[in-house]
Amino acid sequence: MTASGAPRIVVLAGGVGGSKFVVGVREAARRRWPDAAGGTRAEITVIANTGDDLWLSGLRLQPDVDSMIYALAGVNDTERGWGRTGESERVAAELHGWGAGWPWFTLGDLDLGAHIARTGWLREGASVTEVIARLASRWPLGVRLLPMTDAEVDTHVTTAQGRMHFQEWWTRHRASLPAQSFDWPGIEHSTPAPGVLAAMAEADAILFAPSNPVVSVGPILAVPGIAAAVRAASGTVVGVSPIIAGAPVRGMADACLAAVGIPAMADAVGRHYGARATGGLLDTWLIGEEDAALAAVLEAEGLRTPVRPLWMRDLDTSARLAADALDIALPA
Ligand code: FO1
Repeated sequence: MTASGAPRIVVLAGGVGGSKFVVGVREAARRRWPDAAGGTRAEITVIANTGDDLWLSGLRLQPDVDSMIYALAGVNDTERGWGRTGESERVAAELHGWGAGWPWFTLGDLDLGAHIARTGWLREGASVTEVIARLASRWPLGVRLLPMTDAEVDTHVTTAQGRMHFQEWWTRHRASLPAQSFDWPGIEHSTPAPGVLAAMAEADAILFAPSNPVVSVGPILAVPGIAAAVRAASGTVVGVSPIIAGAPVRGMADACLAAVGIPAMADAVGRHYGARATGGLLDTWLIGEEDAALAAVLEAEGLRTPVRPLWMRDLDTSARLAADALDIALPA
């Protein structure tokens, strides 16, 4: 707990579902532990997936980090799900004219500002952690945003058509080429970014956002030391299912789960993370009302599995889901 009696909260998150959930956590914390300035006394640390990152046209892109920053700042494109609202694409048209970059991957003009700033700072020697702190300081986000690692560990996908960067598989092929495996070159030699392990050790609650278990939460847990820190944490660990009634809440998580042999079912993903009581990662696994019939078996296997409404339609439903997770982790 902080000196004010409000908790320290850590969220592991990636993707659009992750950014919506993080916005919900900030709002739920504001409601339950308000401060005098309209914010929260709770300390929220978001550990973001950087497996989606890529180099394109000489620029370093960090899609999940940017999704978090834009969503928390309220400047995200909620229709499209990624990038900035009010975006234009003049530079992208020029890049296509020059035959540069990927024609299927659009860099918006406003978004490019972040990529240019980030790449410049990285080239000047700043770490990924420092770059994110600088980007995040533009708006009062109300959370501390950390990358999972400072190392470059971009996700690659192996298919029958060959091995490619995750973003090519995801955006060009819309995850339609059956994936045989995912890999993160060098991740086994990476270390958690500064502050990650300390935040987890000090946390009163650790939440797994309803993010893709394979390519969003998966890479975070694959950074050596992070899964062990979850297992050893003194705080309560609550995961939120990204699968409702056999389908991903958003995105193409089913294609990723199939590649690693996990059925796209809330109970299967819960088993994949596992109960801390039996050597896994979670104390509690929140599943949707649509999946209520799956709860009893998971409970019998030792994983506490409450049933709640999981759909994040707007700020209020996202905040209510986050409040449910926080109420379970930190009962009043
Ligand atoms: N997703 C798309 O479907 N098409 C795009 O052209 C595209 C461009 C893009 C540019 C910057 C960025 O940060 C994200 C972008 N995304 C695009 C989203 C991204 O590919 C994925 O949805 C996430 O990485 C998955 O979490």
